[in-house]
Order: sequence, then structure tokens, then C-alpha cells
Amino acid sequence: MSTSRRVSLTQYLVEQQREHGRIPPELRLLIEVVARACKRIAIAVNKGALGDILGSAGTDNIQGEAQKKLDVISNEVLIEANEWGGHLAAMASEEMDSIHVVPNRYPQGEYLLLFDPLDGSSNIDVNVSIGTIFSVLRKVGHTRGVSEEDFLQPGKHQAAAGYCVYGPQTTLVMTLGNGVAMFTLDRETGSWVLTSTEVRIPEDTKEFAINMSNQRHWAAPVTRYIGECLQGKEGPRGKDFNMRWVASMVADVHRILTRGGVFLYPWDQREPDKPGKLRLMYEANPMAFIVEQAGGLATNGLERILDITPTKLHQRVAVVLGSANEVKRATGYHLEAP
Ligand code: AHM
Ligand code: MG
Repeated sequence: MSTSRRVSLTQYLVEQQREHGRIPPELRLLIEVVARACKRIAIAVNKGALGDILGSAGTDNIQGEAQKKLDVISNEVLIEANEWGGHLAAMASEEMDSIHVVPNRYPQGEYLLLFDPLDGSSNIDVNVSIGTIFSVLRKVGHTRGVSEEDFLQPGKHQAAAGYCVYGPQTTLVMTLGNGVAMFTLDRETGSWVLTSTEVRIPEDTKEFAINMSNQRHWAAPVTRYIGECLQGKEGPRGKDFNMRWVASMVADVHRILTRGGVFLYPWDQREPDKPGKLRLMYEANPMAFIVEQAGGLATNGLERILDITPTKLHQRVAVVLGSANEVKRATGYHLEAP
């Protein structure tokens, strides 16, 4: 739906709270604070070479990946913005080894926030779309203090999830568990304007997204699924497929929410002991929640991503998500495999 009356993010959240009783005030504050932080990250991203924010930070994160300056800046922006409001107990991030508990000088709330502060790091310096991904959990139980254990909940318990794409437009996409809404940043007024509601992913598609350069390392069900797409009209699918791979999950998922498609980052033989490249808690879970809320599906090839109970904060997971009929087919090939 495109709106003729301009509805701001604040108005949308107030109405969700008033009309549907859907969000407690602390969750509303949390979303607004995250959205404000994304605005600050968007400004930093936009400065590029003029802001001395490109290039490497000279450090590695817990996954052993080199951190870019913007990874570190975005992480700091999200931490600083969120720690004083009283809505959070703790935060976790792709860029931090362990959880960040809200300091004692601030009140502690009941929510837990997880994020990938700047997803698609390899695209930062080359001016291709990147983004922030976030997931919100509620701390269960009334025990004092907070630990990593409190975060290890299956994705189906998320209270909210979202991402912001820093692309030609800056777009915030969010779910509170009742569909998906999109907001576009109006740079002249500095406000988030509601630009789509009731986002739906078509069940069928002719577009797939996968890093084809890993083909020789794939497992048989992935080789079969992509092989059949590549055979086009002449093959068992009877239609031609197109391929897109931005290498920023936010941008690839955003395309799928906009016009359909299927995204795969499967397990492969390069790192046989790890289930995949992407991280469950702050990449796959929030994206799976959004995709399901838009009528799509998300699995690890065998089971629903949102049903997986995490055992570690930074655990990885294979991902197949997007248009329902394609995800069913690719998952079926995995389930049938010997
Ligand atoms: P990052 O969090 O370090 O940026 O890595 C995640 C990104 C995803 O956005 C994207 O889907 C994938 O890595 C791209 O991987 P590849 O480099 O294999 O194309
Ligand atoms: Mg990432």
C-alpha cells in the first residue's frame, strides 16, 4: 500500500499501541531509538570518503573477520543510543565477543537487543547497498542480572525484528509480529515516513540469489536445486530463472520482499564443521521473522529457522528463505537426500 497521508514512524507505533494494544511503551521506545541510530549510521555511510570512515579498523571480530571502520562506528552508535533509555537489559552484536549489559548507572528494562550493526561489510568501500539488522527478545523470568543464556531463545520468541538498507534510498523494514511495514527516510525532514504496509512475498518466483562461486563446495540438494533452475525452460522447472547476488543480505532480502525470489546461503565443504556463513541470532532469525510475516518461508534446509534453539550467541546457520514454493522445493530436496 502506498500512503497519500504521510504517516511517521512515531505515529505508526503510537497507533499500533493504541489500536491493537500490540506494543508496550518500552518496545515502542526501543524501536524509535534503533531507528534514530540507523539515521545516524545512514549519515555516516553517506559521507563515504569525506568522513574518513572507509577502510579497515585494523581489528578482527569474534568470527576472525577484519572489522571495517564503519562496522565499529555503527556498533558504537547502536550501543550509545540504546543503553540509557531503561528499555533494555543487555545487547549482543556481531562485532562484540560477549553481551553488553546495560551499565548500573542506568535503569534496566526487560528487552534484549541483538544486531549486526553493518551487514554486507565487503560492500562498504565500493558504494554498494549495506544495512543494519536487529532482533528483539524479551528476557524471560524475573531473575536478577542478565547473562548470555537469556539470549539463547528460538527466533519464534522475537518481539520485533527489522533491518535498515543504506542504498539509493534509506529504508527501514520492521515487523512486530503482525505483518511487515516499510518506512523511507525523508532526508529533508529527517523523519521516517511509512511507505508500505502489508508487504507480501509472491509464492512463486523466477529469481534466485546464491554465491555461485561456491558451487563446487555445495551439498547435493543445493547442486540439484540450483542446477534445475539453471536448466531453465528446457529443464524440469520449465521456466527460465534470473540470478541476483548483491552480497549484502539486507539488499538481497529487500529485493525478495519487494518482488519475490529465493535466497540461499547453504552449508558448504569449505568449513564442514560450521553450518553455514550467516549467523543465526542477528542475521537469520530477524530476516526469517520478517520473511514469514510477509508470507514467505525460511529454513536451514531441514527445519524452520525460527524453531532452532540456539546454543551459542554467535552460532551459524544455513539459510534458505523467500518465496514459499521455492523454499518448500529446496527444503524438500534436502529432506529427501540420503
Ligand atoms: P558480514 O556480516 O560480515 O557482512 O557477512 C554477511 C554477508 C551477507 O550480508 C551476505 O549475504 C554474505 O555475507 C555475502 O557473502 P559472500 O562474501 O560469500 O558473497
Ligand atoms: Mg552480517
